[in-house]
Amino acid sequence: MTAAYVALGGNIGDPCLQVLDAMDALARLPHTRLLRRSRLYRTPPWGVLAQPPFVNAAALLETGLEPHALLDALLAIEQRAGRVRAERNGPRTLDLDLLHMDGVQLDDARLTLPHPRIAERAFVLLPLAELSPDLVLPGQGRVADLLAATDTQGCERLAEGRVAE
Ligand code: A4P
Ligand code: MG
Repeated sequence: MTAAYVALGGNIGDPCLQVLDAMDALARLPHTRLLRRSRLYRTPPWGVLAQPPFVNAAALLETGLEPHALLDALLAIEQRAGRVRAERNGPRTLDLDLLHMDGVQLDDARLTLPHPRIAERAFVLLPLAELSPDLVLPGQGRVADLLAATDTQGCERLAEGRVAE
């Protein structure tokens, strides 16, 4: 069994609900246990600024799945959420990124581990630091140190149980 960290995000539809549903879907993956889930954060859009704020979170899994099998499982969860979005004719509502798996470093056409863009993203580091502040990401650094060097302005932790606006 290997520890695996997953980032969850969404900004269309009901992102809180979609992220919480995705947590449940992670908990149901084969050969996998959901060990911990972060709280939810509302975060300003990063990259493309002209879009609604995101809801972001992170999950810590323990899994017997190989990295590519876990990625496939994450993409399948995204796709299931995507069917709902497709009916509404809307853009993607759920993004699941595989951040890190303990002891795994790889870079191929489908998968890069650790995820190469963690260090610059407060929306990933805030929830990840809740799960494992002392986690060291090969090539990037310790999560708590990365977070301290990141601009978290505009990021807001959502109150427990707040699933709708
Ligand atoms: N891929 C390679 N490595 C990985 C990995 N470690 N985890 C490949 C997941 N996927 C990985 O991903 C495209 C392909 O990347 C996958 O099929 C897989 O083979 P995608 O999720 O379909 O593409 P994307 O999400 O549109 O692109 P990208 O670059 O992953 O975007 P990001 O990085 O996910 O950013 N602002 C805030 N506040 N919060 C957000 O969550 N998210 C984005 C999207 C932009 N701004 C945001 C947020
Ligand atoms: Mg992505």
